[in-house]
Amino acid sequence: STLGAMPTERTFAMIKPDGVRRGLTAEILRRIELKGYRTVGLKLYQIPRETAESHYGEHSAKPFFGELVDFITSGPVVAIALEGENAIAGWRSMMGATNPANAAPGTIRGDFATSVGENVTHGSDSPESAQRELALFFAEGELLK
Ligand code: RTP
Ligand code: MG
Repeated sequence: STLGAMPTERTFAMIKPDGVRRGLTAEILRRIELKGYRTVGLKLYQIPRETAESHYGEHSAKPFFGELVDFITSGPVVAIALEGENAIAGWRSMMGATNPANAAPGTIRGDFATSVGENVTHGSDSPESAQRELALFFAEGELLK
């Protein structure tokens, strides 16, 4: 039956500098593996400032843009390409709400984040964002077929 079938998608996930600094990398990768997503790209990465500005381009006019770029370039991140059924919304759901004050227990932000500015992980918010962000963070040869 195709009832309830969901599309196989790729999404861009990231452990932000606060998550790496706090030693949450193994715990977050563990949750991804237990969920059953396939990791098709993975690297420790110091984001160049220009890449950060492009990644968060949609927020360039917001008052917190400078702080956001400063933070995301403040140390290495773990860049992750995930593949799975409904992976874009599914990974966002595992992360929880942007503001950890609103993030449910059991979600990554609900369990680990303390402020909206330092919220541990990132996930693409649409198929278009996923495609754009995967291309921004990974060269073609860095992703599994
Ligand atoms: P992200 O892109 O980092 O995965 O987070 P998101 O989709 O849940 O949230 P988004 O609206 O895209 O915002 C990007 C990041 O900007 C910071 N932010 N600060 N001070 C504020 O009011 C504020 N609002 C957003 C957050 O760190 C958020 O993750
Ligand atoms: Mg976003």
